[in-house]
Amino acid sequence: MRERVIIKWGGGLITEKDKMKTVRTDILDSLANQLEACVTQGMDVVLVHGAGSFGHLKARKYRLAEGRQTRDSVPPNMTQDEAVEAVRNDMQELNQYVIDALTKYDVSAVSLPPHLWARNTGPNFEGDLTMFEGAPRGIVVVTHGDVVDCDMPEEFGILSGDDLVYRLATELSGVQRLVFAMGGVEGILSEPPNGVNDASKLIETMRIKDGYEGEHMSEIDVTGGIGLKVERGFQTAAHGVAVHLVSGEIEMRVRDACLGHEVRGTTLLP
Ligand code: IP8
Repeated sequence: MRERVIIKWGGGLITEKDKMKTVRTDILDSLANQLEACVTQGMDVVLVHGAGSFGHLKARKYRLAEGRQTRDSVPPNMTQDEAVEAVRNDMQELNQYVIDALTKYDVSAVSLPPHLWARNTGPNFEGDLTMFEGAPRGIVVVTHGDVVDCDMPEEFGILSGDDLVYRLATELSGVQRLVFAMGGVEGILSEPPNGVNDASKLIETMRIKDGYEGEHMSEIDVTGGIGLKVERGFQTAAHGVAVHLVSGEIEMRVRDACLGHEVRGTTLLP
């Protein structure tokens, strides 16, 4: 059976997280180049990307992660329904940047935006994954965090890319590894980065019993930040899939982690 890898490009890596809809094109280029190397080595790749400043800022302003709110509890400029549409469109725009970068490196990719096939949020969201399973060899299937329809009373909510990777990594056949490409850090740090000795704070291997409480930038992030990644990572590792968190900003680390080579970063142990 061919090897399959699930890759998550963090939203904080591929966008400037606090600058509305600003993409980091140089990073996208480098990540696409690394992904192409994995495809060339014969791996099947499923790519999930986060939202960064194309999703979290507006979703937070209009309280989309909390579901339907009263009209007067969100800013008057837009209704929540308009905000749902706007964030979905912004995510399609970001997704187009991702597809363009892949195309530039000759990677054939097809996008499956979750609002078209998924419902409800969290790790047990509903949605049929057979379209991911059945992709022809060499075609990279891409999906991303999104605003999805939910049951009443919420009506809508935010499905994080971290929930998507969990289901994809544990339900698709032949998945060897889940690799999180991160921005600003080389993996999980023992304390928040502050520019002083950050390299020595890297936790190279982690077990669930070590306990971990990540700093969550809740003023920006409407999903779970680093804590959610670690939680879903451990749930994935429990199914026998290798889980690595590596820098997406340092030469070829994502490629090497995807190919199963030893690389600096954090490995989550079951
Ligand atoms: O950045 C969030 O996805 P994530 C999706 O993968 C939106 O958690 C629309 C904020």
